[in-house]
Amino acid sequence: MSVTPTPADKFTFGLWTVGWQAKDAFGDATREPLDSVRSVKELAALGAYGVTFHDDDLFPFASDDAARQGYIDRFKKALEETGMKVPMATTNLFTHPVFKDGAFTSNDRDIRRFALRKTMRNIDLAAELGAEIYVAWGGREGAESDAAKDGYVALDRFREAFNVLGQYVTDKGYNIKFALEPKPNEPRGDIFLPTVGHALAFINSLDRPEMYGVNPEVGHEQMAGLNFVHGIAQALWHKKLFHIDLNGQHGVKFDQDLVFGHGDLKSAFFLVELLERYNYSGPKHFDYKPARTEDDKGVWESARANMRTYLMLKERATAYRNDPRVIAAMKESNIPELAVPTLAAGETWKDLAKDSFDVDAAAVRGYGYEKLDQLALEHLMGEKA
Ligand SMILES: [Mn+2]
Repeated sequence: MSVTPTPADKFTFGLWTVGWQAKDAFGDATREPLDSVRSVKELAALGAYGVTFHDDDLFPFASDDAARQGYIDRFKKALEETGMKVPMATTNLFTHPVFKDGAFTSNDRDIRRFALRKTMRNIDLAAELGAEIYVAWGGREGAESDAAKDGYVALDRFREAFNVLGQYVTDKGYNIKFALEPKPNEPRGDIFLPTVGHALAFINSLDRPEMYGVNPEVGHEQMAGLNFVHGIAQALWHKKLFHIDLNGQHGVKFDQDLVFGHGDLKSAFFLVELLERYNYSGPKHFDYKPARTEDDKGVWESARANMRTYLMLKERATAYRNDPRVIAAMKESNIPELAVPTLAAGETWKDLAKDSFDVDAAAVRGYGYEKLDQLALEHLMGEKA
């Protein structure tokens, strides 16, 4: 297996990732602005499949129609020249001060209406560019204080917004589905729909739940101290993993957006193992930030690192799964038995009374997970049998 990425691997990058100028809460930009055309070309040369964007990544917020079209035309030309795709787009509803109290859940009704218009306009562009997934990250949908916002009513407005957008996409006949991106906090003190689980439950309340899934991000779940692999397993189980944001995070702290695998590497190993085993076929989208210490060269180094890390983990996860020692250890650990239904076909609760079961014998058994875990680690570290 090669660790050189190709478009067949379906790796994608947000324009805002490599394009991040590294301005943070404490310091100014350390890099020059990056032209979207150059990003498309550099990423294509590295073997990526496509790029994604917020409206404001492509043209400045206040662009008039002619200027906006000019930016779009250059971008489309670069896509045509490179064969790069745009499988996903999203709206920036968080940078401009008008959104300081949120967009779809702002207490100001006129701002909510403006946010919907801004989103619909970019959905038109997403459809024109062939995107089939529209991500919704509610960056400022939240509060710093519970005095500021009614968290019950805010969900009414959030639902209303997604229902309006679902109606819009349906009326326009676009082949687009929405992927909600949970995040627990940052930039708001607390953000609505903070985790994958919250988002999955919320989707069931929408008029057309089939049009909505999730776009979980590694770091966002880990910022909440949650197990990302379990979150993805549940999203897959609900058939709701419409998109994924891969990056790295070191536990519960600010949103680090590290290169994929540069945070919790072992979790990344089991994540890739899960995605590959369940044939996740959507884009593998990197939503990371090249470290603030990096110059232009470091930006492309980091972009390449994301893809190589995924491919190396895929290689090692496949070897792990196929290793006869692992297969034997899994059997020893009863792992295949979890797939066997607890009741046999035709049985009911009444049949459970018929079992003869040695509780003490079952209680003393060892599961052998330490052996399996070490085998995973040895594969991850490239230790040969
Ligand atoms: Mn993030």
